[in-house]
Amino acid sequence: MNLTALNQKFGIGEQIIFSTGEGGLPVAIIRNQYATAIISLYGAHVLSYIPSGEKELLWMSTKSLFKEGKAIRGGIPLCFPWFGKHLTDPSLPQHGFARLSMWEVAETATMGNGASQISLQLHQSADTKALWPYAFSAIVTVTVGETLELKLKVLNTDEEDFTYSDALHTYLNISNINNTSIEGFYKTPYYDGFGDTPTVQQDKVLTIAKEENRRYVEHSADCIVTDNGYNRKIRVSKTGSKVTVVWNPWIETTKTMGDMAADGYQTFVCVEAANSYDDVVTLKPFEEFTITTTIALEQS
Ligand code: TA6
Repeated sequence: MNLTALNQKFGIGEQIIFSTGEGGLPVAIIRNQYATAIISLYGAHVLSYIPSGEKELLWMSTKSLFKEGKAIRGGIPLCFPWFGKHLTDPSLPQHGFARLSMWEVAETATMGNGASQISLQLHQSADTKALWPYAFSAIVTVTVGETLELKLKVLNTDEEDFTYSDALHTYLNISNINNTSIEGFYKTPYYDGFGDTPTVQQDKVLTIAKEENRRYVEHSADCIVTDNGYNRKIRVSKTGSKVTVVWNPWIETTKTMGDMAADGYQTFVCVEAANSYDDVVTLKPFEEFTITTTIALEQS
């Protein structure tokens, strides 16, 4: 990756600088009046978002690998063109190839209100066609301002229809899972783990005290994550998605994960906007679809 060329073409003063990140992977570092953020070109992966004067909003594993061919553990992994295991071939990479691909910079901009924006793009290649046989154009746009907005737009450039699933797999940074609760799922049906019978949540507030892998369906409401240790609330909102996943691996599953410290599960919860289950996306040639998630500190 030629960082000099990237900075000449897409750098914006001190606001957007391309640099070498952990593991030698290229990153865009964004600094403006609202926040500091780091976006990895590998995976179109938001690694960090720190609103000015606040603590980090995104969790990153202290043991994450930063290595091509491996997924980064933390931040906002982008799952596309499938979420979870591949439906027919479990030997294909979990959560698709988007998070394992190097993305190109398409555009950078300063918005009227001083927020900064970067767009990254990925198209089909021999490598992607070996895993998913379609022509596509995917654009990820990250807007760093008073909130963090992540948008994935997928355009079908093939001659055939295609169907995909996806997720914006946000790891939120929390003081401790024992201090944390989530609102936004009251009376919402969810699949527990990999079960196939939905349960309806009867509690107004979700607290986590064991492994949770809840896949809420028919869900488009905002979630509020209340962290009584950091004394803050994080609002997670979304568009273009009817599935929200809440995941925490807890003690035993964490032990099976080589890229997470034994106590890693204590300081994050994933709240993910997804298109999955009954909400997968089918596009005809020339059609496009967009999913967004927005992460914001609630002002008190
Ligand atoms: O979104 C939850 C989930 O699908 C879990 O089932 C768990 O596997 C997690 O994602 C992490 O997946 P990864 O492939 O990044 O280890």
